[in-house]
Amino acid sequence: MKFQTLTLAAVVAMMASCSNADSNNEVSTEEAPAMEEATSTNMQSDDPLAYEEGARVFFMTPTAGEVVSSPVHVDMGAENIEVVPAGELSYNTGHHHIIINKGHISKGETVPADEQHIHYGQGQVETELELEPGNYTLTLQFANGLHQSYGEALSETIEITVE
Ligand SMILES: [Cu+2]
Repeated sequence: MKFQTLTLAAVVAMMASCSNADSNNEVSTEEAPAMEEATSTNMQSDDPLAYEEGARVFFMTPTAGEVVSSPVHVDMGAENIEVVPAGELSYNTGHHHIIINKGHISKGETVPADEQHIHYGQGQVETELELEPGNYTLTLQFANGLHQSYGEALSETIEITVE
């Protein structure tokens, strides 16, 4: 009799531990998707090239097709994104670049620094360009604090003529 009682107790204990294990499993399955979500949200905000919807950059002057004389005064516009000096990564900020006759820089690529790729790393929003007479393609390219391009979406290309 004692033996039977013990066996029954052991079975009950096993069942109890089984159902414990089951409920533990359920809890961890429920938690897993929530944790994944949190991780991907963090990664999105860690994206060094993330920016607000509606952000854009554009030439205020000169305008597309304009005939101008050198030095060419350029006003660089930015909307829904902040112009700050280069050096630090910060969400939804960056600085302007003017690219002469080369077009935009693909997203994530570092903007070169040479005669055709001019950085305005102090956060400038205007400049004077010395240009020989001729036709030019000017691209305004926005990039983050490490000069990584925000891509074509945050650029504008216009053609001008310098007399
Ligand atoms: Cu730069």
